[in-house]
Amino acid sequence: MSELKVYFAGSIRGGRKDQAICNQLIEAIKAQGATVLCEHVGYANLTQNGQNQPPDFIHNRDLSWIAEANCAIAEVTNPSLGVGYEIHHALTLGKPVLCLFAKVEDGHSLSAMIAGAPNMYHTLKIFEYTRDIAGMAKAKVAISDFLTGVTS
Ligand code: 6IA
Repeated sequence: MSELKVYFAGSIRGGRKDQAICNQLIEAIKAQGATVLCEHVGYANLTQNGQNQPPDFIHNRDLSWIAEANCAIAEVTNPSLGVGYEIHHALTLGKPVLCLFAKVEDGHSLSAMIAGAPNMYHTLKIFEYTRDIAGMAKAKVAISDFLTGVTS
């Protein structure tokens, strides 16, 4: 089997408060031997203003990375227009998508447009996790199990 390419989606302009969590999830994906496309989502120095590139460049490049990837993993706790758009794009291409949603202090629920999508898009999985040590360990197992089911 050749090396898996994983597109990682996480909030940028939606807010960067989960950046450190995204970074941990990206490291967990890389620890499985996969290549992560869009790993800048986890960089501490990427601000809400995003990369210094025109929006059409970023949009077209990210969609071509999704097409190139074997699957996508999205951190969906912090609502983000871009992440929702990327998830739908990956699903319409028939890619396996894993969404990771954490129950956090403000107690908001996952958007029905993602929570309700597995009924129509059977390649979509949603995994709820907590951000304590045990919860992060379970999220990493969910990533490993998901990648095991993805063929490159
Ligand atoms: O709506 P959001 O910004 O929260 O969307 C975040 C998602 O879209 C991430 O998964 C990224 O892959 C992608 N994305 C959105 N904006 C950017 C960006 N700069 N740089 C890199 N990836 C992005 C935004 C600023 C630019 C329009 C000048």
